[in-house]
Amino acid sequence: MAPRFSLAIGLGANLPSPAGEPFATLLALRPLLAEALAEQWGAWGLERPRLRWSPLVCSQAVGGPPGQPDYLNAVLLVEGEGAPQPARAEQLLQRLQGLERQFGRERRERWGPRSLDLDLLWWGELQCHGERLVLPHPLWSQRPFVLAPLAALRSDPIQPDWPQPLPGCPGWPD
Ligand code: A4P
Ligand code: MG
Repeated sequence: MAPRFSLAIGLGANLPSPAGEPFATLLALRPLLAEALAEQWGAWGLERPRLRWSPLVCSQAVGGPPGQPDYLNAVLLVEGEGAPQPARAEQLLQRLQGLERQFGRERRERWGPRSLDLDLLWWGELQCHGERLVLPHPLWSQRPFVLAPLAALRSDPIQPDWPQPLPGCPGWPD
């Protein structure tokens, strides 16, 4: 069987979008993002990937201007065939930015409030250092709003260089 590669996408919102409040935005986004990913994998001639959605988490804004509304965040793990490649990652970023625009995203200031933010967090071990795309996303491992949803999903090794638990449960000798 061809190797499978895990891609992670961070979802966040703290302003209303044309779909409504952040909860309504993420609810409306979910089938559209699933379809966009299926289409993209299809365009690469690959099987539809498997999607694993984290729970939604609510938290105060980290950084950015003071007085922002709270955020709703989630993480989506995309497990599919097809080796991670910079050109493919750029295509995915374009699709994500298209969805951000569809949900009224405006870019005014770094870390400012937004109706929808979709970040590529990592894709296997792919590294990109371009102007439009940096992979892995530089701050993902320091962001509680990314780590908390991921923690809820941790049933498999999902990030190649993460420490792996020893076999057995809970792994300590008697
Ligand atoms: N870009 C480069 N690499 C990537 C990538 N891996 N994924 C470029 C997505 N975009 C990438 O993005 C600016 C430019 O980065 C894009 O044009 C794209 O080409 P942006 O979305 O306008 O920037 P940003 O989101 O303000 O910055 P950044 O660094 O993505 O910050 P974060 O980590 O998204 O922080 N608090 C809570 N509780 N929840 C949140 O979701 N989010 C932020 C923004 C701050 N505080 C938050 C939250
Ligand atoms: Mg972002």
